[in-house]
Amino acid sequence: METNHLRLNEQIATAMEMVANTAGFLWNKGWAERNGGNLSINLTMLVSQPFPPFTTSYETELSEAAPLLANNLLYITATGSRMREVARDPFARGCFIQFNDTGSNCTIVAPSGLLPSSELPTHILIQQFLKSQGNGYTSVLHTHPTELIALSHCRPFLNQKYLSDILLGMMPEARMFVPKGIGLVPYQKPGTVLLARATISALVNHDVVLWEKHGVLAVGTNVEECFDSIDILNKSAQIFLSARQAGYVADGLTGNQLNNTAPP
Ligand code: 2HA
Ligand code: ZN
Repeated sequence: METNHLRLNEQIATAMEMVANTAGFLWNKGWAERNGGNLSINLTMLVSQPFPPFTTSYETELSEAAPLLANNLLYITATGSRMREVARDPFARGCFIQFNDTGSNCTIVAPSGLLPSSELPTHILIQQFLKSQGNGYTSVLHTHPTELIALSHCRPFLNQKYLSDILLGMMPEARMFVPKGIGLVPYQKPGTVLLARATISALVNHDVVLWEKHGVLAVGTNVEECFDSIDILNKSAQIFLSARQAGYVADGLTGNQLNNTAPP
């Protein structure tokens, strides 16, 4: 079925505008080759207008119940969708997922032939985790930022504290806007529950996590905020690597300089 009737809900339409903008940023950054990356938003709190009924749709039982998502409504990009296509029309390249009143199964509405992202189990588990934290975070963004991935191919940087210190030392904004630094998730096969669980452990103390030799996942109050956090840390990685390419090692901000850089 088509999702045209959902376009009539103003709050959903506004949320989808931000999805479209963010997907465009990811494509323009070169972080979204082919169908790279995916994102989800918990729309439940955003949509106070009555949600149009799901007339033609399909139900699916979840392998693991998500009780904290009972009666919640999620948007997730569809499997195989290109971010450049999501940028043109998020309704045409995404799925809406309505959980039942126990969170044991869900109804999916999507344009015909579309299925949710292969990372759906990861998104459901993380969305549940965000709910349990009660921090108002609704959004999960996974993408492939080149320079951060490059650093994850070098063993010395696969140390959370060491890497975070380097990245937060490259410019004051990194410390100001991503004060928790970056969490590290050792390599796991994409789309697996193991990857989801390791990601959740790293999200306890971070809003941005680096998946070794794969990509980055960020959480936040909206997808543009997730994008901004990743963009800042990737800029730090670019500065660090540019200095290396020029033949020197970047000094990084001194302890004093960092102490004068309080988060806003
Ligand atoms: O959605 O990036 O990790 C495609 C991916 C899976
Ligand atoms: Zn990926």
